[in-house]
Amino acid sequence: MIRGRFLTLEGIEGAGKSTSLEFIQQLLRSAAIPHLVTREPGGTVLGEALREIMLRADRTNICADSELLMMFAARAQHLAERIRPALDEGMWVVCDRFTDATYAYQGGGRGIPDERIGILENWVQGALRPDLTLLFDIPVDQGLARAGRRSVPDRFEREKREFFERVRRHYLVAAAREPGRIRVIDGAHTPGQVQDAIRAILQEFLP
Ligand code: Z5A
Repeated sequence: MIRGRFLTLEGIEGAGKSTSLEFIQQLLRSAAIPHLVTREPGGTVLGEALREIMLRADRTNICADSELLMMFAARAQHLAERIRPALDEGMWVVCDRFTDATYAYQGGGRGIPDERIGILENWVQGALRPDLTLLFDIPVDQGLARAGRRSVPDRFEREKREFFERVRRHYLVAAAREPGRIRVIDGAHTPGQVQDAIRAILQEFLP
C-alpha cells in the first residue's frame, strides 16, 4: 500500500483556510482520491476537549509552556488515532493547521524558542512532516477584520495586533526556508483567484 499524502493549511485568522478546505475537498472528490479532512487542535475526542480548554476566552491563566504541551498532547493523539492510520491506508489527509502553527503561534507569538518546539516535534512526530503546506497569507488588519465580522473572539483572537504580526512573520520566514513544501497563496485575492492558485499547486500533486 502506498502511503497517502499529508496536506496542511496554515495562516493567520481570517486568511481563508476553512473556506479553501471545502474547495480542496471538491478537487479531491473529483479526482476520486479517498481523503480525511481534520483540524488542529482537535480531530479526536481528547483533541477537541483540549481545543475547548485552549480557545475559551475566559481561560486567561494558561502559561505559554502549558499551551505548547497541550498542542502537542492533542497532536500525539491525533496522529495515533487518525492521521497515521489514514495515511497508512493510502488516504490523503488534509489538516486545517498543524505544527507550522505551533512554530508561528507558540514560537513567533508567545516567544518560545524554535529549538524547544523542535524537540517536541521530533518526539511526537518522528520523521512525519506534511508533504505540502498551503500558507494563506494576508495582512493582519484584513485577516482580523474578516475573522471579527464572524463571531465572539476566542482566547487567541483577543491577542493584540503585534502578536499576529509576529505570527505572520514567523510563517513567512518558514515558507522562505522551505519553499518546496510551504507554498504561499495570497489570501487577500478574490475567492476565484485563491481557488485558481490552489488548483495550480494541487495539480502538481494529484496522481
Ligand atoms: N493554534 C496554535 O496556537 N498552535 C497550534 O499548534 C495550532 C493552533 C494547531 C484555532 O485555529 C486557534 O488555534 C488558532 C491558532 C491556534 N488561533 N486562533 N484564533 P482555527 O484554525 O480553528 O481558527 P482560526 O485561525 O481563527 O480560523 P479562521 O478565523 O476561521 O480563519 P480561516 O479559516 O483562515 O478563515 P475563513 O473562515 O476561511 O474565512 C474567514 C472569513 O473571510 C469568512 O467570512 C470567509 O467567508 C471570508 N473569506 C475567506 N476567503 C475570502 C476571500 N478570498 N475574499 C473575501 N472574503 C473571504
